[in-house]
Amino acid sequence: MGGPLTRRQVLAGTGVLVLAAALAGPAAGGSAEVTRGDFHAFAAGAGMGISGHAQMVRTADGRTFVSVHVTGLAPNTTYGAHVHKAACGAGDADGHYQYATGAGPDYVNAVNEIWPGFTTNADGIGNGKAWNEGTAGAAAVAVVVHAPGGAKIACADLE
Ligand SMILES: [Cu+2]
Repeated sequence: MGGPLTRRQVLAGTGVLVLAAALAGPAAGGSAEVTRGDFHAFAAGAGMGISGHAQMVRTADGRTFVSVHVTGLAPNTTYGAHVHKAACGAGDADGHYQYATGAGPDYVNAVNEIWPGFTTNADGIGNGKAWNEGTAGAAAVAVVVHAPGGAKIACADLE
């Protein structure tokens, strides 16, 4: 058709195919799982106009990536955010999801829990992310944003 390929063209074409295969791999295998949801204010955050979304990806290679995007917050402010172990409507999402359940610093940390906290920009917009080793369990069902003082102000159910 278009004449003989040069070595460079052959190599470039092979690279594209390998990349495409790598990108298609997890989806084609069905082993990556994505859950997501929109943020809604809890009573403590009502009236601020909070919105946004959260997403959790349980990757094919056994890790968990959570990202959050939240708007309507105070400018230049650091907020805590965690994956919680109950739905937003069940006891304000209860406590933190943990890989290994327990109390104290050996359990309450960003390795055993999932903490996609963030600092907002001048417009009150925050983007946070967390990478954790290990596939989050079935109880990892919501993401809660906390005010600097700790109050639960917004929640997203991951579905
Ligand atoms: Cu929390």
